[in-house]
Amino acid sequence: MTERIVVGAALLDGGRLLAARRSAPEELAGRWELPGGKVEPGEAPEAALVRELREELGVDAEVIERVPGQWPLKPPYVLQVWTVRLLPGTPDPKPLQDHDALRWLESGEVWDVDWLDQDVPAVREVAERLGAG
Ligand code: 9L3
Ligand code: MG
Repeated sequence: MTERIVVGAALLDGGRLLAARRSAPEELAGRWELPGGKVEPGEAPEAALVRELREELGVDAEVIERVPGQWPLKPPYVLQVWTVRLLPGTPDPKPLQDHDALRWLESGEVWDVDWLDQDVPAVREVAERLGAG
């Protein structure tokens, strides 16, 4: 089966990382993730990430760089992560769909939320790069 990419955002602001709590589907609800979603056919991953952040959080964001690595999700999906920053003048994220809480985590708080199992290795990679591993 052809691999399908799910993009996730390591959304950074002043050394803090944004965590989003899923409200659906039921088996993932209540767990925290790097926000994002599925890349559409023919869509560039970076464009998908900007689209997903606008849809899910109502923010405009700029993709900075890929976090090395790729992590398995439910086949055929794999998770790829980019560091992202809010564009200047963007209001604080307001959850619009898929999430029911957001938290900006200081570097010492990265492991304070119950991340989805599948996001843990990606968050570890992000945290190490932030010096917060
Ligand atoms: N997923 C896992 N970790 C993430 C994201 C954004 C997504 N950080 C998983 C959850 C779903 C699938 O990928 O099973 C598609 O995500 P979405 O389109 O429901 O956000
Ligand atoms: Mg999503």
